Amino acid sequence: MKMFIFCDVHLFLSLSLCLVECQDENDCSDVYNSGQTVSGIYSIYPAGDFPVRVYCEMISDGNDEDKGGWTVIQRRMDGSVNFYRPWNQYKRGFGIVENEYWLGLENMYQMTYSRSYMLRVDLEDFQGNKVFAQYSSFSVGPEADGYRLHVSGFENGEAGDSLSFHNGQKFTTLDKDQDVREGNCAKLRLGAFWYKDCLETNPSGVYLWGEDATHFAIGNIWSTWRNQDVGMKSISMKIKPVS
Ligand SMILES: [Ca+2]
Repeated sequence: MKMFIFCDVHLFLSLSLCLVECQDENDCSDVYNSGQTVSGIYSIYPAGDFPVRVYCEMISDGNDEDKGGWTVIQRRMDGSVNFYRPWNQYKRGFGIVENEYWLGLENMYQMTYSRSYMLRVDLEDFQGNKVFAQYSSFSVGPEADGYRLHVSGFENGEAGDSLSFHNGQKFTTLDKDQDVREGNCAKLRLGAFWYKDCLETNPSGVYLWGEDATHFAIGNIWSTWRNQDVGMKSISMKIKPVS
């Protein structure tokens, strides 16, 4: 019903045309394939019915295979957004799509349940060094199962593998403890993530502005590249369908 109303108001096209248009752009790879090859902000329809604004990275540093259509699902770059937030915020998404944001667990689930995706994590430290980690398979389960993370197929871009540790975990926020530790890892490590008995990476942790060992592992860290006291200058997670 929602779909019909949206399309009807929007364009006065036939319903069939409209359905094609709405369903076509589930993610940035669809946007890319429709001829939009410049990185920037676009609307996608992960659930098919209403638009979500998202940053599309149309070209990466890699080879031709990596070109086009990466949907940025998480990005830190300047500490402008507070990521210490409750469950509903992580479910729906928050932040500023122009710089720091979280796409939302429900959107990630809607995108990845019917189509196979790969994941790329790009990292930069405050000295300007850039590395990445790539995973050939990435998906997020339904809310009824705690938005569980499924990630595998690590390929190294000099970052090392800090994410496989979190494979199979449910998502934990400050107000919803689904980790395997006795306490709440979101409260202990000041973020929100697919924590286990806490972490090897903490992308939603505190923006530390570099190295700070005052509190253990609270920063936006990636411990297989830099240690657990070193916050990244930028960290972004992006996904693309497996071709
Ligand atoms: Ca716990």
